[in-house]
Amino acid sequence: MRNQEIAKIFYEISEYLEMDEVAFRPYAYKKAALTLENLEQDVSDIYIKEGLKGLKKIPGIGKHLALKIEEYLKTGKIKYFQKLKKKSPVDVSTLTAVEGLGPKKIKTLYQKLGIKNVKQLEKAAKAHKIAPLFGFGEKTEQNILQGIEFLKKSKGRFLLGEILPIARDIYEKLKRLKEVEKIDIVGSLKRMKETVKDIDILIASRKPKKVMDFFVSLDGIEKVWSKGTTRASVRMRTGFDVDIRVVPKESYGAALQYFIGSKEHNIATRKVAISKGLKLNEYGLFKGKRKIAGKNEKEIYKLLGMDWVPPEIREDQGEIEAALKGKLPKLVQLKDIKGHLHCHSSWNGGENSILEMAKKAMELGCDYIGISDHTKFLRIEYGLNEKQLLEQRKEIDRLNKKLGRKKFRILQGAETNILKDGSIDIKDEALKKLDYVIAGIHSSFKMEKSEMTNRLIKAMRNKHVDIISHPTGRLLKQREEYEIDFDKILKAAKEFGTILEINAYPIRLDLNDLNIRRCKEAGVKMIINTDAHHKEQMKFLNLGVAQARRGWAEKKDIINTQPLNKLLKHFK
Ligand code: DGT
Ligand code: CA
Repeated sequence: MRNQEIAKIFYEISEYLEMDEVAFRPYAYKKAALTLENLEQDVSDIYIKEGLKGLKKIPGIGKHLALKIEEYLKTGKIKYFQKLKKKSPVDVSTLTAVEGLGPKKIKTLYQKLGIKNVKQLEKAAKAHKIAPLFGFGEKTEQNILQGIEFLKKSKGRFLLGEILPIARDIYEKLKRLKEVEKIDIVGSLKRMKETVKDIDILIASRKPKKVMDFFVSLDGIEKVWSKGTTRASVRMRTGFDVDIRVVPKESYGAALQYFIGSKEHNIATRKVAISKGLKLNEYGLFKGKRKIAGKNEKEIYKLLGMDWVPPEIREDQGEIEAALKGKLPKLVQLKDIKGHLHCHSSWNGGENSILEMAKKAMELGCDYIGISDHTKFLRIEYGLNEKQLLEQRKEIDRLNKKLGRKKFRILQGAETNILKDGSIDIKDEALKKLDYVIAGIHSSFKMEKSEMTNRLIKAMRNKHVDIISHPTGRLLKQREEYEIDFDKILKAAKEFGTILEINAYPIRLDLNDLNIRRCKEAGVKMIINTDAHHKEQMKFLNLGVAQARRGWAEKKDIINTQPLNKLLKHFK
């Protein structure tokens, strides 16, 4: 899939252009990048079939950008991008990764202090050279230092949502090879961890050499780290490493169990084996020298006296004990989800109209969709005011009538803002008319813990607020959670009947797995939402479901597994 590679370059081009303060063009590149990221088809397939004309048919891709895509597909590079990069003295893409630093600030830092990279940035911040600059100040300087620390921690890990489509693409290509008898994605990716270090793939084959040769010739490979008879490792141009291992069919199940991991789960299962006088390794389960299982993973768990453990919870967090007692949770599944309630439409600057969003939801088999556009405090997102919400209500009523479906409803919500003092940016009279109200924090993230906790609790106490969106506010690889006392939040949620969101947007995945588990244990209900700003982003739902599973959530813990009439009962 070349879409991601090109999208990444387009984002970087937009950053360079923004730094140069070029008008309009950065936006065109950003928009095109978003389109490419969300495109179902591979641009190279489109190009092979329909040429430049086909590329121009993609929404948001004009002639200019189509030519850039063509150039990349033909030559593997975009000269314009390389020129921009060469011309610019600063390392824009690594600097923008520091939270709160945009192209404009980066330009100032370069002009005033000659800062070109993160190392120099850190040095300057530590020497207090940034605070005195106009538009920066003490707080910004502190935030930059915190941002750099955070970046160091998440270095070398990639978002599940960005790596998964690429892994699936490689998986599909390998699967089609006739020498491949069995194939699975393994490692942290199979466990659907929120971030992963690399793509691990396991294959059963009698002709490993053929598989290896094919693998290292795949499109998009930048470098081959190693290539042996049973293992090969490559770096993709998108920056990920892919590892494949080939084993004989006879030990495939044992290898699967081993490579899915986690390491901690493996160590614990080996202990179970030892306690039963057996030995477990990646080749099989052994009684003395005799192999008693290995071909099939389920059989291994069975002979260990355990239920088969779903990969998402193989973290040695109590699943071994539960599996031994036959008490594993019955984890929620994607097919249990009946609809979702956090979607943005063109009313607040999203890509698609309400009708387009609704049609996509129907296509995906939903029974309902909730439109929850941003509200007025968020001016940059064209947040709606009370009057606009009322107009939107009419539009949604009209659409529901027009669609005339018994089995499908568009609901009107709103993603309101929790202001600094815990109040909501929309008046009660207007909130009352919505089918449900989401409230979230989108500003002043750095508050003292008790203050932040009280801010959230005050919002939960509001008699119209039903759902708290992305409750901890973290952005993976970008921003730490804001400080809250999560136990107090759970207590308040229980008291006021507030639903906490599992936001499936790849950079959020908030609540995370651990908090989901705490939520479940406290008996607080959750909802899995996509936060889609584009109809194709509804596919993020599976990332949210995966985190819910990692948090041991069952169908009954998640309110949008319920049909519409029951769902509505949760709202005030
Ligand atoms: P990652 O790559 O950091 O996102 O996480 P994983 O879990 O994919 O880790 P990785 O790629 O190093 O190894 C893949 C699996 O192989 C891991 O989940 C379990 C297994 N494994 C690796 N090293 C060990 C080990 O030292 N002992 C045991 N028991 N299993 C291991
Ligand atoms: Ca891995």
